Amino acid sequence: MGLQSTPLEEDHDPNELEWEASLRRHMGTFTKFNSIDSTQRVQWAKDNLFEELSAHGSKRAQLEEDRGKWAKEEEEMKARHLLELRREIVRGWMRIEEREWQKIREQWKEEASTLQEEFEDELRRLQLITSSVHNSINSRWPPLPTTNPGPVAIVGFGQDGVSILPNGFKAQSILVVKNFGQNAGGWLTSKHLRLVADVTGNKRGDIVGFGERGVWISRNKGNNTFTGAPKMVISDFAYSAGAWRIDKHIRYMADIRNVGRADIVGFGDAGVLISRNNGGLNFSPGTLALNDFGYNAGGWRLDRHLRFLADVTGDGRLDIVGFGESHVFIARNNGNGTFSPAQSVISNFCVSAGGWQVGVHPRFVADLTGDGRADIIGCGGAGCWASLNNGSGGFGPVNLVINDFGTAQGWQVDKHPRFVADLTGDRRGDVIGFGDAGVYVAINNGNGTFQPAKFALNDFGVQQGWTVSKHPRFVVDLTGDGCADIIGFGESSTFVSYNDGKGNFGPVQVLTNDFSFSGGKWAVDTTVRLMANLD
Ligand SMILES: [Ca+2]
Ligand SMILES: [Ca+2]
Ligand SMILES: [Ca+2]
Ligand SMILES: [Ca+2]
Repeated sequence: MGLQSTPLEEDHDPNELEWEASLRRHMGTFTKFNSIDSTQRVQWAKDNLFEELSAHGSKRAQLEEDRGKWAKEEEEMKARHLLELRREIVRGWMRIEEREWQKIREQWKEEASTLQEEFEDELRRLQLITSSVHNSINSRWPPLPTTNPGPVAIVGFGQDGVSILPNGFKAQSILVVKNFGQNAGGWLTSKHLRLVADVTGNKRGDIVGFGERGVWISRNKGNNTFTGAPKMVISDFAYSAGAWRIDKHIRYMADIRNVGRADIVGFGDAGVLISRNNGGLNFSPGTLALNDFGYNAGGWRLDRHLRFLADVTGDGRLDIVGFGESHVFIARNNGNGTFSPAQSVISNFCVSAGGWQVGVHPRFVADLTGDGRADIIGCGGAGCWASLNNGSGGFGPVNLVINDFGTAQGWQVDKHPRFVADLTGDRRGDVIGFGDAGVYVAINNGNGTFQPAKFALNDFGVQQGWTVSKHPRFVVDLTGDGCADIIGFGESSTFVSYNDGKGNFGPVQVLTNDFSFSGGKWAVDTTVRLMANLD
């Protein structure tokens, strides 16, 4: 090797130079090593070794330090990783939870809307049944003894008891009985029935309630006063006495025997039951007057069939008229509290005969000809159809008598109340309907044919804010002239419009602010409002 040669620095790279320097150092060491004795050599070796060892030591310390650093870094990395992992897990849980919540929320929403639908269905069903009961039991609605000439009062079964507004100049109601209310005796429209009927025979309406355990009466003492403590007159025809149900049975008070006092009449499971009113608030136990027109006897259902009490024979006694599955039946009143077997008189006006439905097509039993015998009229598809009583126990052909008040003209039971009432004082029923724009009437010509329907009043209609679910409207003679007037229980006032005697209606006036919806104080599902002769 050219150790003696002069290196040309520019020819060598730095590594080569370093290597050469190291070689020179070794060479020096070697020369030095050869020039010393053995003791010195040992010492030198020791020194050298020590040097090497201390170099190793510092290297090792460095390594240790590095290792410590790396370990720390590793720890930190692990910690960061762990944190990241934890965050990921939390995020995952949150995602899962969010999905779960979403599911739960959707489930809740679904359940809530199902409940809402069920509630609305039930409400509609109850309203339908209530209106069908009211519509069906008598040819007039409200089914009250308002036929006496003379003033008619408002009777309201409120939450705290019975209030009346006598017909006159007073605008303030009087709380007459602290009973028969939801908060006064626990009366519920879904279970109990409250109405007004003359049970004493003095032509004054008494308060009657079909309650939880029996039938209760508060007697009209005259001068707008009533017995404060109702008397239970029979332990039957009630929710837990006889298992009478609003949605299965019909209960009513009617003077079935023409004795001047109302008996209890019930369309129950086994048929028509009557409890005779013996006077002095004494009632006989209920007896079966006819084994038909009942829930089990004949399969009569409130949501498919209609049952009326009306005189079809002209003898002044109420007979039964039933709109069954495919026939209209009549059962004659025998005069002693029993009825003759039902006879089919028309194969129409029924759910399976003509497609007449309780919730779509109002049907009425009313005298359209003035002979004192009830005829039949119904609001169908194309308009109003009528069948006239022929006076010999039968009914004539079914004819379209008014081209209005039918589904074809947009009339709906849940929006547009329709009634048959005498608007002209000739004792022949006219047709009146509360439509979208207001009140429409069709006047009877006297023989069961009608003049075309005409617009009579731009109020009490859907467009003026009147709804079936909140605002009952009655067509009843308020003045005693034999011509029905209009009374409507509105949102915050009770309004009237008087009939001029020809079927025209005068300006709408506020009668009182009582008995109006008033934010739910007089809601249809908790209260009952009726019109009745009280004096
Ligand atoms: Ca009769
Ligand atoms: Ca008639
Ligand atoms: Ca008339
Ligand atoms: Ca009148």
